[in-house]
Amino acid sequence: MPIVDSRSGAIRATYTREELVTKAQEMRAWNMVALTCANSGHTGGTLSIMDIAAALYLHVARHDPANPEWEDRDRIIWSAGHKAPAMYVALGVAGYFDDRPVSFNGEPLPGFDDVKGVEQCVLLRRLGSGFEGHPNRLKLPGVELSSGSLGQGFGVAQGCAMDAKLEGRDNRVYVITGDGEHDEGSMWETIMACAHYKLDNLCCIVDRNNLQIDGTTDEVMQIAPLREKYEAFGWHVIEIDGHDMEQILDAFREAETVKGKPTCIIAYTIKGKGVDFCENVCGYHGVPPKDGRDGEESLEACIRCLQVEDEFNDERLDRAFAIVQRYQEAVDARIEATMPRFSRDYWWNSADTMKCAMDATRNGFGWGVAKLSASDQVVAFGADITASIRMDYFYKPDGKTTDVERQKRFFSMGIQEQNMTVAAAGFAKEGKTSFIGSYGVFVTGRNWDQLRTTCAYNRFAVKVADAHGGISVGPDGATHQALEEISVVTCIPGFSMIVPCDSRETERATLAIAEVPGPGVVRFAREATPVCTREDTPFVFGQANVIRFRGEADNFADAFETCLASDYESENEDLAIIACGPMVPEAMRAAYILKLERGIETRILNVHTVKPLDRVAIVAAAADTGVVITAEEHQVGGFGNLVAGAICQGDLSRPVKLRMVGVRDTFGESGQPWELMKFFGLTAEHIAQTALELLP
Ligand SMILES: Cc1ncc(C[n+]2csc(CCOP(=O)(O)OP(=O)(O)O)c2C)c(N)n1
Repeated sequence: MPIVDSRSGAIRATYTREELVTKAQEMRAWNMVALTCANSGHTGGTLSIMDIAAALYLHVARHDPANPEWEDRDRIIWSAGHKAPAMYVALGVAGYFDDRPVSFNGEPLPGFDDVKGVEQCVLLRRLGSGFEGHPNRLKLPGVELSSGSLGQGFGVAQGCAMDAKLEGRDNRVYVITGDGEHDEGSMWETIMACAHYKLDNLCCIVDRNNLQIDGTTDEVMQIAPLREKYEAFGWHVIEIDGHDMEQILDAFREAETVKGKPTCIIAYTIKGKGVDFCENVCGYHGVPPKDGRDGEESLEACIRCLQVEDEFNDERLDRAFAIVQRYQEAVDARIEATMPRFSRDYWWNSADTMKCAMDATRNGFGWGVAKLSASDQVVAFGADITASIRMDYFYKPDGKTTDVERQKRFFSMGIQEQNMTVAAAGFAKEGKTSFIGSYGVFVTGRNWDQLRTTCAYNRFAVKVADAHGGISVGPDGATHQALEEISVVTCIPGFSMIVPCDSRETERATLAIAEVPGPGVVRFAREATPVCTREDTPFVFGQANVIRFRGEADNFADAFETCLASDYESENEDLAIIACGPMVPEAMRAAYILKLERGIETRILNVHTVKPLDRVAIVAAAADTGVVITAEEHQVGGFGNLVAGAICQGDLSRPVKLRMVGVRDTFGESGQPWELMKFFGLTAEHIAQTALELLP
């Protein structure tokens, strides 16, 4: 069924097989324009699924771009949410954005009336554009499901198919999955349940490109033989060349005729299809062309490979980049207008003094785990994002060379956060210290029950690398920005948690968490953040540090004096800023702003160990100053409420004013890391402004 007018039933658009082939190439080109403009995103998996996307949105599915909520439409659900740009260009070509104004978080932006249709996709991953790194159904028409956490959309598709049967609707449900995604146990629960409920209105497409992030599907986690597995679960299976339009259309037609069981189309595809330097290259999973617009591995090279030079000529590309620049300028102006102002610019490295090196805290985790892996009593696990979180340093202690002995103690688990957690617990039961890791959302949230009942209740030494903590994850967007881990971890009895402030402290935290009995978490981030400690900065698990600004210096860290809170004697400061993680350097910069602008003295407390909490230091800071601001790159209160609870139970003889700086009960968004810190009010300027509002 082609694209229809839902009111009259008339056909709005239809494409021949040859036209679909051409459209798929055009969509690949738009996809690569969008990724290059964004300078991030998933090349390989969007190119492999594009022929199927073209077939589904332009020919197979019954839908009406002018009426996205039409009850009788076929549902197309992207369980593999990282393929979002392919969905966006498919929606764009189908007509979903023809009347949509370019908007900033729903508010139409003036001056963009000429940017309509698929061209809007060039705003991929820009703050407020709606074209999130992973799909958000509340932001764009035609997006059926907000997804990005693998292994969930399939189950939602199941529910949609069951609802169609319950209500007697004849619409079909299509769900796009990855082969690596089949590592997740939840996929197999859905596969079992779809057959149980005989969902012949559901069709699952597996993008069988044989690659995931850490390697081939055979190396990372064996999912073959896929056909036999699906059949054993009670499915009808069709295997096709996922780049042959005739086979694709035939398979969808066949699926419609199958009665009493769901259909799985295993589409054999090539990751990076159509672009020679990306085809079958594992490294082209989550990155755009590495040379940008021109060069060997560039957008222009993509256009040549795809043989669409006429349509995607210089003029069209210039226009795409110009639209993005114009949009970004509008966003920048909006954000700058909301920033608190002071007599001068105190932003990182904006002046000749107070210079600060930047490094990602994930590197510190790598250095730490490299030291720990020298012991044969330490084991580690990978969940298909091993290098991204620096877990590969476990078997590459110099960051480059594989150490064969250590590699024997590293186990690839594929995309199986829950199973990884309990397998690690098994090793811990046998006496090992087990390191697991993934992005924070997946490794403290998806496996929460495993952490609670198996790891904590048993007091197993399972140590969690909680990577990509915070909003500064950037363009990947909300699904990958972990903002809840402090809340979900610290409520589990006996679970230690460290949220270190920079890469140096992250190394120390990693070594410390290995020593602490029972389970523990180290939270760290993706983006480079200020290195605000020095070699001689103390670090004791469970004890906060006091940091005081002493006067401007060439190097940022030298402008401050740091000691263990237990060694500190009150200097009767005007306020205390109690912070953890990368908000510690922001708190330090706030103290600097407050001193230079108003002569205000600040006690900064770096509470790197969030559990167990240094209650003595917190209560002393509150008692000595009477004014407390907490700062966290987290849902506000996850940390702040722990501090507030400590203060309330501290039997203070004076009232305390308290404010919390953090993300205010909202999900994150795609954007540039520092842009997001400003947008969500997490900078030193915001902390300093809060202080000025509180102080008499
Ligand atoms: C639950 C979860 N764990 C980890 C990730 C990170 N991640 C994103 S894509 C990906 C690999 C997916 O491989 P596959 O399904 O084969 O997709 P393709 O190779 O076709 O892009 C991983 C591990 C995630 N998005 N969700």
